[in-house]
Amino acid sequence: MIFPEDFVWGAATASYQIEGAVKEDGRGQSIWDTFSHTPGKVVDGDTGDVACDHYHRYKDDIGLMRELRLGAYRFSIAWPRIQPDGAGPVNPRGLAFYDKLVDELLAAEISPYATLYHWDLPQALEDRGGWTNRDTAYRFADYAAAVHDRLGDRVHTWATLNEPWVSAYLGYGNGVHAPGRRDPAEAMRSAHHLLLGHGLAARRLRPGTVMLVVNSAPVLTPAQVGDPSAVPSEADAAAVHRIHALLTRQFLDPAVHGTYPAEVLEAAARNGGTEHIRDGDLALINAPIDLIGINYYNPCVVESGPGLPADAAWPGSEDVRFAAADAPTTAMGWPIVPDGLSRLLIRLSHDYPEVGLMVTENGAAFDDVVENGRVHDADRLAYLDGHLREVWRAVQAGADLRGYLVWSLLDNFEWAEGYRRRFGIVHVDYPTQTRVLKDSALWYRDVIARNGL
Ligand code: NCW
Repeated sequence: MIFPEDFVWGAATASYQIEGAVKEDGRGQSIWDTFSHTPGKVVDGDTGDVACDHYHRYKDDIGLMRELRLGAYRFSIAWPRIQPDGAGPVNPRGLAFYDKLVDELLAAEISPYATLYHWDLPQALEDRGGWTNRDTAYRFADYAAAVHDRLGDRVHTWATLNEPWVSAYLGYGNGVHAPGRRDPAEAMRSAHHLLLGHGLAARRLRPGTVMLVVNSAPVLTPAQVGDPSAVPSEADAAAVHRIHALLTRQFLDPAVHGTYPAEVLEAAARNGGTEHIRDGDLALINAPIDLIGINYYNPCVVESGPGLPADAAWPGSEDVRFAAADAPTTAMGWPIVPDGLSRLLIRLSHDYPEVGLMVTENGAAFDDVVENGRVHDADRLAYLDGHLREVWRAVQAGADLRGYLVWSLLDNFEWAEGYRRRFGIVHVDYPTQTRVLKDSALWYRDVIARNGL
């Protein structure tokens, strides 16, 4: 299985998950500092205070990337390092870090892919309503422009938001993520303002390749997990259709086509109303983009559940049962369904033919053990191998897929799960900050060298 010649192989991380150095060089506070320091919010009381100490070790970490021969490295920029209060003049010391990071990547012949928002909103903006406040979208666009001004001569690929569904619905819906608010109306309002921020920022990232990164998944009935040809009942098909609209089309239809699915407007109407969607907003959100970034981990499995109330993370999901998949799971409890990825990529390439696709995250957490300086992570290696075969299948089927980035380069701060969940292909021993390439990393190096499996 050899991939197209220009196929991009890489790995991804996010600022709060790896950098540490939360008080250095004028960095302001983010909602994740506040949240992780609030007792009971993160497993074991873990915080990103030190994380992988990447802020100080970035050169060594780029050395590891070079060893793996990564073609691209997707990192995120911590907004509170650039604008400590989320507005106003940029903090030169904060920008200097990313400046050095980018130069070091280029020297290692690794293309830098910068994500502007991977969940670390400046706390000062949250104090003014966070993403429930329309003004945050405008602040985000200004921040994006400031970063592009400084790095745009060397960074050519930009992602505006990472997984706006998660920001809105785990941050403001079920409260599992920062800022930990629980209100379906606020969550839907936030989703719209995130999209507005995306559209306003996208226009300010030229020249450059611009993408929106979504956590997408094929929505399947339990029977369809094992048998793609299974035909769902009418009621199950309706549940699938509605959840697909809430998870994926809510973000990609406005961004790519300038429309909201009816299911999203109905959900908003029943949860606080649609007044926050102003005339002209959809045209602003519908800024041209080049790529959709897809973070895929597992399918979303649903069936009809008459009488069930909406899940807190899913306003509009009344009468739907979120079901378990009949499949093995990772340490996150997420089902392993590799062909979910090819099904998703093929569907998205049909639904959004005007944009290219990139797998911007895929990977798995398992309980790794270090033995004699090695990590034999056969489960992760099999997960990645199985998913890459599906990526290849999607390419063969004609999907316009430009590359694949593993989540994650390093073990890191896995949000509400803290450090106990390890997604890295590189093991991090937190007390000593020692890095060890896991077997999956050595295997990935060979995949990259061969441009295939
Ligand atoms: S938690 C999550 N992740 C992991 C995280 O480390 C990374 O920063 C994210 O981009 C791995 O990839 C993403 N995604 C949230 C998945 C939410 C599942 C929704 C469950 C419904 C309630």
